[in-house]
Amino acid sequence: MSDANTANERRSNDGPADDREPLFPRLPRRDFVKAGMAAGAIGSLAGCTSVLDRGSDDDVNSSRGDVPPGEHDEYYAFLGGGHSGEVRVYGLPSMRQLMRIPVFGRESARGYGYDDETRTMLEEAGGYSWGDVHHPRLSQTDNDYDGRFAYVNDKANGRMARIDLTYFETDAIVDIPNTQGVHGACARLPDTDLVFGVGEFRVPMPNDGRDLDDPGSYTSVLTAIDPDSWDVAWQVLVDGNMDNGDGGKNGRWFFATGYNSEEAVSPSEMTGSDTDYLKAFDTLLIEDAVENGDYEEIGGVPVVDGRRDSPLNRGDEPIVHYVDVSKSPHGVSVTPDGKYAIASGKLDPTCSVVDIERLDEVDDPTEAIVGRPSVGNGPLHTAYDGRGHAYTTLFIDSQVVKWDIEAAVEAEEGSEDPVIEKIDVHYNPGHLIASESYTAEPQGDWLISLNKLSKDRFLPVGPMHPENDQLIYIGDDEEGMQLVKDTPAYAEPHDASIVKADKLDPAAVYDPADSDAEFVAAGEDDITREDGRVHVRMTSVRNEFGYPDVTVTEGDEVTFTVSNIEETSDMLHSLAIPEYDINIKMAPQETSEVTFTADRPGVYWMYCAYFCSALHLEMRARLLVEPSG
Ligand code: K7E
Ligand code: CUA
Repeated sequence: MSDANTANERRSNDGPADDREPLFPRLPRRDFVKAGMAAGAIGSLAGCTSVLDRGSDDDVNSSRGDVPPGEHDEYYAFLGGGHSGEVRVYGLPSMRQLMRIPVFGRESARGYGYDDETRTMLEEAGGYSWGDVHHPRLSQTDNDYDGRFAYVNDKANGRMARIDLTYFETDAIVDIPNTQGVHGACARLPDTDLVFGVGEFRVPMPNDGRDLDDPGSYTSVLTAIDPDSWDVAWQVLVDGNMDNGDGGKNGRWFFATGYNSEEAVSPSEMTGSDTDYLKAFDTLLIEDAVENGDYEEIGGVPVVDGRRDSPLNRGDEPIVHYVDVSKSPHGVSVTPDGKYAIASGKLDPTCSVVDIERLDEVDDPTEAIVGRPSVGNGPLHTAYDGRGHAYTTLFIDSQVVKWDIEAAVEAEEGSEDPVIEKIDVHYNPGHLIASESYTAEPQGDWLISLNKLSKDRFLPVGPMHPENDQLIYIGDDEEGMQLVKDTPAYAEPHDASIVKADKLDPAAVYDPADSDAEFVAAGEDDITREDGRVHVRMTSVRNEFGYPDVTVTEGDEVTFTVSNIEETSDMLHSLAIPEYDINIKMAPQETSEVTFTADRPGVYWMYCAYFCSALHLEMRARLLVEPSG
């Protein structure tokens, strides 16, 4: 087992000296040295780890977690792909990447953003070519995963997307008004009856050129989305910006951390104050306010005023409780029993344990903080094993710390006593996630530490390094945490959700009834022409398209509706028309559609890009575009 103190001592002197203002003025000398290091490390992401400082191999157990060839994993893990704009699906514990789900950017192998339906969806969601996916959360019923949907944020362009877990495809995106940058994503539980997007960047509202240089009047909002219609239900305007969020378990509370209570626009000013807010939203009272017309309609949605001086926050039933927590808190997560919301200090070595029931009882919301253990440097995110332990990433120390939640409530503020053990990770972890940690009953066996830097852990591949997702076994409290696997990852996983595989029921083939486009059955191929519009309805099957040639006239608007009439699973075809920048995919029983203007005369080979049989190369047809006039 790793010795926490040894690891701390070893790290205390290897950071760059920094003569800026101390970030943790309340700390004793030893922590103060690390605090100086923290400022440098947060600013430059450098110097907090060195190649020589790799942690003992005692904590490594690479024999666990083997999944032999041909056998299935016990869990799915859904990882946000960061600014690649996608979600990745891993199997756990193998850490094999099973699938990628494009969300905010086009992806040719899936035809995502190429066929009419997904191209229109991306256009209507603002037409941006990329997004920044941090937080994949899964739908729950009665505080347990129901296998229906995943929800993700777009930090870049202020959007939220829904992924249908029957088909593992993005099926809805909403471009949220009145906000720029939606960071935290999560839901109201137990039954996911609202999905939340947590606004980060503060901007003028409306952002139409007013108040450019008046940051004090910028605002940020919490957005609630209807999970079925995927429309915005309401927003709440708050003071300061927000960061991460998590829902309480009993259908009422929602929590969001925030840095920058200073409402500044430069990093040095944003970290001026010793505390920032954890905001506790009473969503039932907010719904009452919407019902009673206590809102202003801005950008087409009801916006409720939840700022500190709002009339709705006077009296003993405020809609938003502003809880003072340690400097610039980052992650917040609600414990599986729904008792506490735990916020991580980021620029402070403590986590704040908020007793949720006490929020109703105290005059000063800060009195609802019932524990503040000192867990290490740069605490970012916390996950749970269901046995009363919390696991927090320490970005600056490059460790995961395991600590006891009730012991932290018992202990004095700033005590290190609740800490049980620490394990070195490689390096600088952001999120971590334990199996089913976001439900009422975490499985308590596996944990992934999503490390931002891999440095020397893999073969060098040029200046851009992979990230490192490390699998850690947490199922044995006696033996302690054991590092099982390193997994290189393309930029850049943030958060993840891990769900038991048997809670999902993915489709093996499409149900034609789920598609907007009309299925073309065998023998139903046809071409209709009317006023410069050509509609080709055709089948695809090993090894041919419904028509070997399709002739149109230059300038025609052409629509291809193509059904894959295979009934065998895993037998995909595509229709690629390269010089018209088209590649649409058809999984078995799926129908895809693409519309384009045939504006260049000539012969264009259309081909199937999926290697579907020995005659796959022959699966092609000609598009003949006759010159007009
Ligand atoms: Cu910590 Cu966007 Cu959840 Cu990244 S956030 S790490
Ligand atoms: Cu169909 Cu290759």
